[in-house]
Amino acid sequence: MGSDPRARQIAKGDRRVLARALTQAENGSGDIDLLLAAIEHGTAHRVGITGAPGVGKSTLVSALTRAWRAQDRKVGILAVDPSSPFTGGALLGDRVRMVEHTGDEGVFIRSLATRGALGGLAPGVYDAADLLDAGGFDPVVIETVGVGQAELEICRAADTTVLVLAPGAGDEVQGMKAGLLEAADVLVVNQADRDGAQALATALEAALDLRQADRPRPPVLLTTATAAKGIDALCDVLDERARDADGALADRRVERAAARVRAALYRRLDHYVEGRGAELAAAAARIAAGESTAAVEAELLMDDYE
Ligand SMILES: Nc1nc2c(ncn2[C@@H]2O[C@H](COP(=O)(O)OP(=O)(O)OP(=O)(O)O)[C@@H](O)[C@H]2O)c(=O)[nH]1
Ligand SMILES: [Mg+2]
Repeated sequence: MGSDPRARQIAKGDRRVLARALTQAENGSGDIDLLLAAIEHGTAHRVGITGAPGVGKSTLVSALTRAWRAQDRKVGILAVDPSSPFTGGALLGDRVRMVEHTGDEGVFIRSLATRGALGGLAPGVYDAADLLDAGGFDPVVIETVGVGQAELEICRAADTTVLVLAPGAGDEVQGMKAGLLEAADVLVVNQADRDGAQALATALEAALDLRQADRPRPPVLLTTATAAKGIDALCDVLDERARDADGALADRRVERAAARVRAALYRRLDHYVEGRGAELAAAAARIAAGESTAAVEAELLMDDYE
């Protein structure tokens, strides 16, 4: 595709160039599109980790990272907070808990704010994952806070979505948001050292029995992230996904590409509409005077679009 000297620097492991590119990706600024067209990516396993606040996502990511580093794999971590437009305290907490990996050249940790993307995922998250992928980080972990719709959207940026739950953390299965079980590829009951973990796992299995089987049934795993228990089993499940024997990942990547094209189209259209203030005002006046309709005016404006 394109050429850009930064692409080679990132592929060779230049962290400063990568860091700068990630900032541009987050802000959608500069000539980031040029760089994105020049980098080579598409092979890293993108693992989305989501779940309610405090279930142990960051501790789990830290433990997974330790296991992956022992296999000499380079790990990219994106901490995304969809609820807040600014990088705030919660993410600072994430950083602190990841402190054991700072200074390790084989780990790249980045917090991203998703500045109020309208009706979808901030493009910067997809782009940032591409950049880490191009930098040779594999897996690329995307940790999000919370379990609402916005967080599910973020997991579409992932090849594999891991939903983390913990006993007694307000995660009673019957109260779970619709769509959550359907969206997850792997279910993890963390804090397995605490009372109620096994009961939660059993309740999850029961809920999965009722769910429509249009997708493979997600495995339910128990972990104690603080003691690195169950981590190897989770790694195995993720590796199996990454091997993609059933083609699910390949399908997911095509879906993701389609979503990104759609989002890029909406952005362009949005930009076009923003730039047509005068025409819109004139159209509104005609409609208010009963001389036209919204559909007619939209049609006229689209004729102008190029
Ligand atoms: N007992 C027990 N505590 C755990 C376990 N895993 C994490 N914790 C503790 O749970 C608390 C929250 O852990 P985090 O890893 O920060 O949880 P999180 O889901 O990343 O939290 P947010 O990013 O704020 O949503 C910390 O005090 C951890 O030490 C576990 O397996 N067992
Ligand atoms: Mg966290």
